[in-house]
Amino acid sequence: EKPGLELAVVSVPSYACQRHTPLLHHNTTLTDALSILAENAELSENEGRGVAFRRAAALLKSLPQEVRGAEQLRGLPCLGEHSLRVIKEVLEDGVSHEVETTTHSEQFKAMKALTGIFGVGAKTADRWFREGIHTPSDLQRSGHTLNRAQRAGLQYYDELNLPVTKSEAVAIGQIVERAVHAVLPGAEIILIGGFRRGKQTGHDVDFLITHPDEGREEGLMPKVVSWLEAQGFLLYQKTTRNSYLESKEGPARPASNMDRFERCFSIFRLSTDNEGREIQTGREIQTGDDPQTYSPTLTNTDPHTHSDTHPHSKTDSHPLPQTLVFPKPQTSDFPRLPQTPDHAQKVSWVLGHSQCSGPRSWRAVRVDLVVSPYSQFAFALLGWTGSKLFERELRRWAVHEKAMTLSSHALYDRKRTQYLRASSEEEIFAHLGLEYIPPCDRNA
Ligand code: DCP
Ligand code: MG
Repeated sequence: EKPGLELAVVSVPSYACQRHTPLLHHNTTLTDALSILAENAELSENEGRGVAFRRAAALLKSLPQEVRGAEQLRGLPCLGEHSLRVIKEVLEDGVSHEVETTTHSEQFKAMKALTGIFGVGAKTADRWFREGIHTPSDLQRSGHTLNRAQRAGLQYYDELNLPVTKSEAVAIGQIVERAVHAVLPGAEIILIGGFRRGKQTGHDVDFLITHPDEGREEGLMPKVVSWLEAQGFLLYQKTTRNSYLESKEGPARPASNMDRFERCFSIFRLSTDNEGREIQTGREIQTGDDPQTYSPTLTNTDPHTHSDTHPHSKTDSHPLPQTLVFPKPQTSDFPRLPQTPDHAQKVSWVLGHSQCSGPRSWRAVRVDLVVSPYSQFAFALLGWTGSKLFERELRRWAVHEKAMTLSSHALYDRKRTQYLRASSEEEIFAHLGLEYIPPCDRNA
């Protein structure tokens, strides 16, 4: 047997939701190249092309070994002509001409920089680019009227483009849990998104909130937001109410892939040293102290201190629901933090450094909160764990292979014309006739 031909005889299923796709894999050089082209297609609002590159990359991520020659790929699904051409180029020359051209193009760089502003999508970025705006500082100088999200996005640009670490996610989780339990005891909070898939960093932190007594979760978000705001934890928030029940299309025919849960897009003010660790260990903080004046004297600086004990850090095959387990705080007298960050140091991305001198003890972090009724919890969990491509593939599998409609709210069987209930992700996979794929293997 010739070395390196094994892959051709490995049978790889064509839907990403049929495969195990770990976070770490053997073909990063190839998938990095394809991801750039996917990103470029998405920024150019060419969704179909973007998906094609994403599917090709996801296939390579699921392979059990490194691809060394294009001949190894014969017979494998998901590899279109264009993707194959790029793969061959990278295998032979180490780089792809198209990828190089893309990463160096003014348009790509500008679109990335502008869509890197929270609240700015591809359409808006493209309009600005055509006006000659290529960077956030161009935008700031342009005098364009920005909405509230975009203003916050510009104000915290640098920080929001800094990866959020797992320990920061856990620290945010503790704050969210305090807030939720303060207004609704017995509610359950679970870390979702990339962190649930085992990622060590993310662009944001995502949480799903529910309560075992259906109905108790209604109207929860405004209360949680008020609590967080009163404690000075929010730099920005926009809450959207649950529009699922009143929507006309129903779960069988969702108008779009967007779900309709009560949801809060926010920017948290997370203490990065002293105060943050005080919260994590649940120790009392002297009320009235300005957190910014705390001196960073604690020695616990290991960013992974809390990640190993996290119940959803890697594999997660337990029946649901489960709550995050955070150390319980010993005092209900939570410190009052400044209501607005105005007097605090603002990061000026234009200058590239803080406008004020002296250390700052907090950073801005994007946080998404989603509230789901208990009966939809498994669907919400599956729909919000990602990856985005994995979700897309699940829905595609459901429609094309099973004549079912899957959303983050429900699963509908079109042949039997009924909804299929599920209280765990395992049950949903079983309804769909799929092998259960744990969150850590959904990194398609
Ligand atoms: N999601 C979705 N459709 C949306 C929004 C979210 O399917 N319109 C799902 C898939 C994502 C998950 O929610 O995996 C969280 O969204 P993120 O954009 O935060 O994605 P990740 O958490 O996977 O990535 P990152 O680590 O960059 O935050
Ligand atoms: Mg996320």
